[in-house]
Amino acid sequence: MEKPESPVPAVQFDTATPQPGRRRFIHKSSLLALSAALGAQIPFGRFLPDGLIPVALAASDAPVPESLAAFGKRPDLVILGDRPFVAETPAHLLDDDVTPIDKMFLRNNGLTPAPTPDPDAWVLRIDGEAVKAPREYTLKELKTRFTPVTLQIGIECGGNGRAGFHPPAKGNQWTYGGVGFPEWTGIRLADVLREVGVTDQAIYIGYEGGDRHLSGDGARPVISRGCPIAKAMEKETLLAWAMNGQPLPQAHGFPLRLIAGGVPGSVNGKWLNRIAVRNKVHDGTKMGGYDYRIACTPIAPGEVSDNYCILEAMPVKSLITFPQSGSQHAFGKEVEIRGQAWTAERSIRSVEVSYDFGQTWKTARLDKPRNRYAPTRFHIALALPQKGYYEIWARATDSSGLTQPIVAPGWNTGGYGNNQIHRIAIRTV
Ligand SMILES: Nc1nc2c(c(=O)[nH]1)N[C@H]1C(S)=C(S)[C@@H](COP(=O)(O)O)O[C@H]1N2
Ligand SMILES: [Mo]
Repeated sequence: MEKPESPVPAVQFDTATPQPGRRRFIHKSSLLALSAALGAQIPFGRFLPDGLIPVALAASDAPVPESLAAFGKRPDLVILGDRPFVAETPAHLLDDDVTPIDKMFLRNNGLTPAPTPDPDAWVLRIDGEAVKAPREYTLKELKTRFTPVTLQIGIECGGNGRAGFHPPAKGNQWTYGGVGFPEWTGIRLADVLREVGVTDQAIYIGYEGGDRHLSGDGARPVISRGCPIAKAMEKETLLAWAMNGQPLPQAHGFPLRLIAGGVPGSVNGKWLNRIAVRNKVHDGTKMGGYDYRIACTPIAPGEVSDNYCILEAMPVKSLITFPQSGSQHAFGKEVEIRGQAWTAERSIRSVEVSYDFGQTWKTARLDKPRNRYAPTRFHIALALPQKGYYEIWARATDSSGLTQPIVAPGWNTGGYGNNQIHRIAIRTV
């Protein structure tokens, strides 16, 4: 007997063929993500049926166009690399209490994936040696099963400040702006891990995301980092789907990402589709060698050492966000100085400001951070003694008394964790 012919596979379009009067149109935020992915407006986008992938994305494996404009970023962000796409924020653009999306820095290690057309159906898998039984959740389930929280949590790339190291460290030459302070909405990772069940073997978590290797080869690994289980269980560690009240932009990990406080930015996995609870330190891509690791004991600049330890917490730091470096001010009027200060597990005890190259320091007024891991804003009005050129320096001190150094501390091969003070130049005329 002849084998019956297999049924003709349904063409993609069929499943979404519009039913007159009954079709659901695409959600505005998904539409924005799709136009970012296409690098073009979709003039009739409001008629795009929900769940239908634009043919240009579905038919080709074309990478998502990556540019400041395509990602909805301001043109005055500074591109540090375009493959992978990396852009930092000039310090004076970080003066908002909550960093707007168009000013937020961007750090990709691979290629931005095409946005999922159906975020509710996005699957997060929780597995690893130290879970009782692996489990999968759709994003819709995560949103409905657990209690959402909104927190302001800064992200700082581990390599922020790298340009200050001598001899120079290879990698993106971040100056000061690999940092931002958005507000995130999501659920606590701990709530999910408790429901799944974590054994007492748990040491670390590791993530995987939906981005692709720079070569475009889906089989090659992309970044897969993580953090100690204690950090994963902190109440400020989130599975976040919204940034500043909007669905995550594609570039920042739509539809789901990991957010933890005080860690190097690379822990905050974007396009998150898997979390493994490990019974050892996570050994994913970029967990070893000189990646996101610093010398365990101090070494001389340029020295070669194989005694490297994972950078797990970012050091105390501050930025002067107002005025803009290079600005002029009328002599005789006080100059208002503002900035942001932040640290990892501790809190900000004080921020001091100097206008005489560190000879004397004045204590700034601090605002209360909105929550743990939110930045502390500082303000001070300075009366500058005569007309001329000044440098304004700021240094933050944390609750344990650790303060920012004037020169780059702790040289390391990868150039991580530079928290030297930020300086701006101003003139009174
Ligand atoms: N999946 C995935 N997650 C990722 C990255 C990445 O390349 N892929 N980059 C990491 C790094 S190194 C940093 S500093 C932050 C940057 O977050 P942002 O691009 O949303 O600002 O995301 C982290 N999460
Ligand atoms: Mo990073």
